[in-house]
Amino acid sequence: MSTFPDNFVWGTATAAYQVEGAWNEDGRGPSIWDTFSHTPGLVANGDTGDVACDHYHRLEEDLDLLAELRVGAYRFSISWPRVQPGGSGPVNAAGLDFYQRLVDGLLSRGIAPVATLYHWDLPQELEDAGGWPNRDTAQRFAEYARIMGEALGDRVRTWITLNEPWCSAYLGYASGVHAPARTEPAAALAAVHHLNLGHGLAVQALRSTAAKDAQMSVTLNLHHIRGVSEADADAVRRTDALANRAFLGPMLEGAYPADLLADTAGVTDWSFVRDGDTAIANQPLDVLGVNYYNPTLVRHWDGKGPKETADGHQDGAASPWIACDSVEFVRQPGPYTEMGWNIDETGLTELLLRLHRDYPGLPVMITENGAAFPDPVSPDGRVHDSDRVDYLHRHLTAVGEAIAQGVDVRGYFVWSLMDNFEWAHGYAKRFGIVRVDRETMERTWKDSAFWYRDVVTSGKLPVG
Ligand code: PNW
Repeated sequence: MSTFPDNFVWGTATAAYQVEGAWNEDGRGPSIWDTFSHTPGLVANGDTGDVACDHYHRLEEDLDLLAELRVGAYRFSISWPRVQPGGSGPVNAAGLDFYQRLVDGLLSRGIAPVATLYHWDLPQELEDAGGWPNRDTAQRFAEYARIMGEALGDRVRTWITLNEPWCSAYLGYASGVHAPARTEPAAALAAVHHLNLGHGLAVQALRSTAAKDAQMSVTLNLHHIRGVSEADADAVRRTDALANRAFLGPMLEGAYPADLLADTAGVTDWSFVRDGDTAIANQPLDVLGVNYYNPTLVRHWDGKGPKETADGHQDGAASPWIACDSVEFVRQPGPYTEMGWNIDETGLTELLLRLHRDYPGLPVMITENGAAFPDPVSPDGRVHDSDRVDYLHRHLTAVGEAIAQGVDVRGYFVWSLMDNFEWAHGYAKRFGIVRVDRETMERTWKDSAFWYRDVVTSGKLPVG
């Protein structure tokens, strides 16, 4: 039985575009995800975030739901175009008011707000000006961070600048399966840099506006990468540089890894990195946010025969893996979730141990972990999602194992509080511990929600 530290933070997570809806109400401006989802053929079933979970109109009900779950913290994201419709210039008071009510509603229920500034919904006007490959976007992001620090800095004690810049850069600008659907590898690497720079500038803006004791963080979807055999060491090194050290390097060490620059030299000369940029990206952080779903398995590819692309991108289609032509992504043994992602919690323990070794003294929190399953409603009206309970149990055991081995893990957030808009997959993939009926918007606790409430209230995992 795993027992967690007394001050361990238990939470659930969502993101603005995935739950809020109200896409064109109260002065909200359009984001790149509105444009993406309104473009026929890009999202499964033609789904959009126009209504999503209608969270914008059901705030009180959802706050009560969180209170009934007994979570100590809630990780949400702020919609930049709701606050600053054009991504720069005037603030939309009605948009800001929504987040004031959200934060106040959490605090009045004894739930700690964990605010993510950017979970992928870039104001469309900024994309029209070049998006993340454009340096100015980093400056605009810092300005927006200052606005939020001034508005909520007295009440929000944990700030996350970016969610998964890996997805923003590589899925948005290289493979194009996320907004803004561009397939330009050089631009994707420029986006990597301006996300790193924007992160650093945003931390500076928050430090000067938020409470002195506020915790600064960033959430990375670090890949735990394994090679099939020792002959695949270069494939591991190469993918680790692109996926992990491209962010860990500047943010935590103040420099890009030399091997990343060498690997990608044929794609870009990195001339967009100016003197002093990586020092700005390298702001002291109080805690590192880690999202974990599954490990990655790679093998050296000799160029012969069909290539495995088990990371989800189609062979022949644009790849998020820039300068990784020599790498094959190998299908891993099951079982799998509804996303086709394999279930293997050992990668989480190993990833946490690596971070502890490479960045001793930097606490970690798991800002997302969870699984999509079909979740049929049973004749008894309930959702018996024992596969999700098993997934969460395994991964929490893996977190407990890392803690036992000395890793300073401060908290854990289930992805997600409720079924929501799963990006290019639309509503077909359900990650919630609470079910959302797409017709009525009714919220129904799945078995995993009851299970999680018990874990949260007891601070330990049930036996078996
Ligand atoms: C994360 N990939 O997204 C996000 O932070 C959430 O918004 C999302 O709902 C959740 O994980 C589940 O997918 C990812 O293709 C999306 O590797 C795609 C990938 C990874 C993470």
